[in-house]
Amino acid sequence: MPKLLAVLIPVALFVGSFTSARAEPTPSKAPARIEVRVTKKGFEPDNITVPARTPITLVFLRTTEATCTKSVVLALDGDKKIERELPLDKPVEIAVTFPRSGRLGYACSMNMTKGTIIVQ
Ligand SMILES: [Cu+2]
Repeated sequence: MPKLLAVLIPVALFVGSFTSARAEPTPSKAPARIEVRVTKKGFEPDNITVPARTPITLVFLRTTEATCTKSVVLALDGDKKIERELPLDKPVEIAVTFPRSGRLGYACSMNMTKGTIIVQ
């Protein structure tokens, strides 16, 4: 009997986790949101890790007037880039999907204040 229980309990747990995961309102459909703030120290965080081939929403929020970082430039594969103005205290969303793993960067328009995106 203990042998049978040892088999049944893991099966019950597995089925239970499966059904509860299905019951949730499709949380995986919404793109992951990653917040990056511009503070006196620069970008915070200045290093983010994201999955490849997955829609991501980067949310940049500038919280200070004290630095040169009034916009952000995302350097993508090849020579492509996305540049956005960052108004003070207004979140700016950038929706992106990185096609392959690698290291990319974000920076102020003068490329002085920098951050790294690790796509894996
Ligand atoms: Cu700058």
